[in-house]
Amino acid sequence: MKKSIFLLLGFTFIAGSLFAKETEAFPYLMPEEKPDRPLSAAVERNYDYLSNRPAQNELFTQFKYTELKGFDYNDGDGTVTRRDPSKVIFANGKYYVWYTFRNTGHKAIGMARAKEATDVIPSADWDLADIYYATSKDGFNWEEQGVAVPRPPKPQPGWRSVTTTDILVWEGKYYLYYQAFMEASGTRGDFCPVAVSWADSPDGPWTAANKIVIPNGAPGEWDQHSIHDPYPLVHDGKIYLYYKSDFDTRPDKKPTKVRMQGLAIAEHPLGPFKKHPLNPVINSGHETTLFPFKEGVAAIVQRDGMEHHTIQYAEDWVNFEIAAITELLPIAAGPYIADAFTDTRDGRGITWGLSHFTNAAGDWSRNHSILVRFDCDLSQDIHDDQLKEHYIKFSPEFHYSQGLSSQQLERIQNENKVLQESARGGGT
Ligand code: AAL
Repeated sequence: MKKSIFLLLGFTFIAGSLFAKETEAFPYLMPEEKPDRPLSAAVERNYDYLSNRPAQNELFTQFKYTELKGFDYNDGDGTVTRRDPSKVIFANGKYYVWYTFRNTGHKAIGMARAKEATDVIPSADWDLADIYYATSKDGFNWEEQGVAVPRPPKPQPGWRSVTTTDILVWEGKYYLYYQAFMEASGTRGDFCPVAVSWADSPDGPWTAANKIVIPNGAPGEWDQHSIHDPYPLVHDGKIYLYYKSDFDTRPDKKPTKVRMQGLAIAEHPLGPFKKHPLNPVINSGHETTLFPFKEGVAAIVQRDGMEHHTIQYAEDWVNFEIAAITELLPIAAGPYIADAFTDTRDGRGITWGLSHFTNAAGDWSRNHSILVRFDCDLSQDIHDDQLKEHYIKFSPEFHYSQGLSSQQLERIQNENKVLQESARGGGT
């Protein structure tokens, strides 16, 4: 008898407490840890982030931009472009950056007119380019040093254009990976593999390996046409090289192609690189920008794809999850990452780097890109409240500048007309 009473009391207590939990409103002071109670999917998800508030989320940040000094763009006439900066490194007491440089005395005529391109008239903004480099003492004022990797002679990979480079420092040597075009971009598409050059000093001289180190995929594979934005980091004693590919091109869709990021791993800078079987490893983004963070790697995922405008994180360097959603992200960013090549297990994160603005003049007839500095707080070593704010207030004028097209206005007016006609006809 006593036992059954205890059992009944116990059951009542459990049922009561469960019922009580279900009926209690979510508390005013949000629990720091996920509470043991029924939660909506959205609140469940809110506890998956590094913090349940953006300002305390180490992988949330806003970005601040500063115009750089030291680069001449020929009054923005479209004949000179600098774009797709590498990561920034610090050596010999100064910062170094490498980037795509075009200056053939002509403006780009556009990828659609690639067949009219010549050996001085570029098709795309990055056609007929070389890899240049610059140095700086403060990251704001830069001194262009000149060419690092010129286009090699035919038939070496990159004879048409060498672009979109990134730097690896490995066992005291320097390696520049870059897109190696062997046709004017736009001829078939933005098609290219990746090649590499190396040097004993960041000031060169650079020796081209004269071989493709990241080949295009086989016909029918996602990365069969383009291996873009090579981006090496050191992890687990190996070279983890992330890259982008454009694929699933369907002219009837807008945009006509999908952009995702892949990973290739090697034990030596000249390869062989083995593509990861789970490629693509990031489902969005337009260029690759990543940095070691704690034991994993973080990625700035901007511009394209279902998860653009996010900062993502992969503890295993392969399986990425959204860590934060943010705004005004740097395009084609090359961060300064002090521990990019140290094989760290406690990545400290980033606070600045260079990125670019394409079509900087807002005039496609003189299309050119410019380099810019960005600053952020994606670092374990600083906490800048101003960079942890959110909701950049764009002016009414800015919003009006994103106005309706004539087609959209016409659609709306037709809808109004149909409504008014149905009203006259007695419709509701
Ligand atoms: C960039 C990068 C690659 C593309 C082109 C130049 O943003 O994705 O380098 O080929 O655009």
